[in-house]
Amino acid sequence: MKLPFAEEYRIKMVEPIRKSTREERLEWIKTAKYNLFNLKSEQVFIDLLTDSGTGAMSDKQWSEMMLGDESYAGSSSYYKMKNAIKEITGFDYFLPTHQGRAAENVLFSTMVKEGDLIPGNAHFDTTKGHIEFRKATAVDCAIAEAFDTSIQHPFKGNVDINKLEKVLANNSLDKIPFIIMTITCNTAGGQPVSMKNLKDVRALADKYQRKVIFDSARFAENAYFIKQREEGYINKSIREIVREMFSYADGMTMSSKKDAVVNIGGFIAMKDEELFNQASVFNILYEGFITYGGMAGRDMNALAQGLYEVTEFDFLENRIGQVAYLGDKLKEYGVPVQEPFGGHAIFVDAVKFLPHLPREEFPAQTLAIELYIEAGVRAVEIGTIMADRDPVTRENRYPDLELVRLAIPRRTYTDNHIDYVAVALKNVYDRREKITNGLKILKEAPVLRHFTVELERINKEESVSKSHLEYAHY
Ligand code: P70
Repeated sequence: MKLPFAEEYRIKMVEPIRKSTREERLEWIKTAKYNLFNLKSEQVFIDLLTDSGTGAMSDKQWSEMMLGDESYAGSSSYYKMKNAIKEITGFDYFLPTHQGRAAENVLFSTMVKEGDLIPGNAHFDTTKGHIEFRKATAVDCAIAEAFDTSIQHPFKGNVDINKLEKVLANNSLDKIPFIIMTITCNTAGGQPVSMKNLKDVRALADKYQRKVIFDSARFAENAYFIKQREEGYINKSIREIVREMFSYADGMTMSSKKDAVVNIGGFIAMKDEELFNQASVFNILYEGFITYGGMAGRDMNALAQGLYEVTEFDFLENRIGQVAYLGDKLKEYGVPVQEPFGGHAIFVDAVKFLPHLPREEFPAQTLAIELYIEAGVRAVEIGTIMADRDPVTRENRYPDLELVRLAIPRRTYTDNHIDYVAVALKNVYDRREKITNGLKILKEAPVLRHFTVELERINKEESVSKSHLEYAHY
């Protein structure tokens, strides 16, 4: 008999988590203004809000924490991180930052100006936020297949090369400082980009003499998918694939809270010394001196170790396998999910789940709230609330996909937890027709509103004019 899969680690330390009652949760979520970010973590049983900074570090990472060098300048931890980045990505220059969006802030301060266009494959919301904050425009050139959850396509994170070329050909090139490729593409559902697509983007960028930047938060997961799905890569190691991927980029931003398996941290890396010098100015201004950039020495050590661990095949097989395990369970229960399954999360199609709820009532947020009430499981809306308003018209933007994301922290939950989550969602699915009241916004921030939005349940008996949304800006 073939031996079943088993994790190549055992658990040395445990952290208690607590179940709650439905009555408690109904009260807590109301007090939290129907925003899952406002819950206290102890009010959550299984936390799938994000896989960002929530993973379990290894014994080696913890021991690296003890070896951290906290010198202000030139610490050995900085050099450890520099060497790891060079070895894993091939980039010669790097700047530490406190997290991914800080890397975006520093790099875009150097590279993006008002009126610019930044084409890419469904930019992540912080990336888009940093572009729009500078009065520039993120141009989404993702392939159409990315936005139909039932289409099977091995690389839904790809850009449509024709769309991309049109943007480059039809606009003044000095307005397009770079192309950004998000690997894997979070917005499309944790979907990978193929090596061929990265190569084609590079060729196009060379033709138009533009730079290519990778938003690399989940670069190792992307490499795993290339190994499994793209012809010619099955016998290559993850590290070889990663090196080839980055060979097509001029630089990268990184949220180390994902594929460097640390609780906090980020960085920018690049080929070009000139770009490094320019970005250094902003790094010092916003993050700290260039040899720590908002990170403690111990965190840089753990990060360096994390980069080695995440590029091990066994690590990725375990991680992506657990995500797929949840996806398979949900499919078995008939729950509509984005396919193929993403690398870091399962994305539930809320429009298919709650087809009777209008988009104006935020079906994905409504579903995430119901899942919390059902079982204390915290997910996150990746839909209309997260998409923010159009910066010019201030109208709600309705993205192609209205999703609830169940993000799986790395090495944190067991398959029993996953079974629990799957049944919780099945129970909500079984009573979906009774979920007839969505949500309305009471208060929202001008950008990245999903973090702080305040909502209330629409009571259809009380108010008939549901489309008349009242909201206050601050
Ligand atoms: C997530 C978090 C962060 C991220 C990312 C990509 C592809 C940059 C960043 C920014 C954000 C999040 C979303 C919902 C709930 C909690 C947190 N993604 N690029 O979970 O990096 O967070 O380090 O500033 O996915 O996907 P950072």
